[in-house]
Amino acid sequence: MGLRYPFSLAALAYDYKDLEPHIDEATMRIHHTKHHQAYIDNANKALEEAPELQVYTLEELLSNLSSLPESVRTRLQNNAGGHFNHTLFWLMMTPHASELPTGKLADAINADLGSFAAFKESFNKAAQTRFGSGWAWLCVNKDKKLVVTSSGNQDTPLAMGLFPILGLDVWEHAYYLKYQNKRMDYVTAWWSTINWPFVTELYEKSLRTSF
Ligand code: MN3
Repeated sequence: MGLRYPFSLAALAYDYKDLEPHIDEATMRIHHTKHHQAYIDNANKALEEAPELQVYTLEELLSNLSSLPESVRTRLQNNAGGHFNHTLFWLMMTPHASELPTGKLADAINADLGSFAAFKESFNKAAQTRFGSGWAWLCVNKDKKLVVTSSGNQDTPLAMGLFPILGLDVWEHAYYLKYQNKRMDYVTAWWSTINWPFVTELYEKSLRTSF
């Protein structure tokens, strides 16, 4: 992404209502304009207090959390993390979703995770068993293999040395208005919104990138 301070909220490539019936308009609007905006504002505030860090990209900050000054470390972990995760999340969804990945990514899912069905089962389990707030992820590891994992709060796969290519927000703010306590109904619906061409692009980028 290469985003740097001062961060700002990018418009979505689709309207808030366009992911219906899977994700409702009110949730999308509040999630984007309130929650994502708050992460951006708080990340900017933290960086105002640490101007020497303003030169770094989001990825650089989040891949090197342990070297950040303690005065801003946790705030950047949470808020720069939130900005990174949500920026990806919006791009990973589309109103014109296809059912399945194709090409290189489909081959890698079969090779590294067994099959698309096995991948889906393992991703759903990651989403279901993430206690409290967090994310489920499909990532590429340093050996360029696909792995399914999850993270708590706004922790990013970057901090685990992983390159995220698909992520699902399982914070209650992402689904509570429409699905209340039924997190797995939201997860099931979300599969119908995935922007596979974008995910495939990220996968191909991960193969060319050292991280
Ligand atoms: Mn969220």
